[in-house]
Amino acid sequence: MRYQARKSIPFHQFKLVSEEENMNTVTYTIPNINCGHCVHTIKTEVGDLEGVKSVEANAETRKATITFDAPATEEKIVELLKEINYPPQN
Ligand SMILES: [Cu+2]
Repeated sequence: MRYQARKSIPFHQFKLVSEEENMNTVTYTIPNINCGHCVHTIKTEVGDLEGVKSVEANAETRKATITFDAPATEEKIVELLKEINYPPQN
């Protein structure tokens, strides 16, 4: 009976939950975001970084929100943003 109860929860659901628990979200103010092209560049470049799950960027608020887990780190994301000329504000 106990075995049956455990078996009723598919393994992939456990994995999904644990992956979400490890997820990090950061929001940066990036003064250089000023049009849709900037938004596209940031989404594409940061989105290509291994471990980045989602990138939202907004030309009006000049903010970018990035969700990520390993191997991506905040350090790597900030480094990349500087490289592509969209340095986050301190
Ligand atoms: Cu632009």
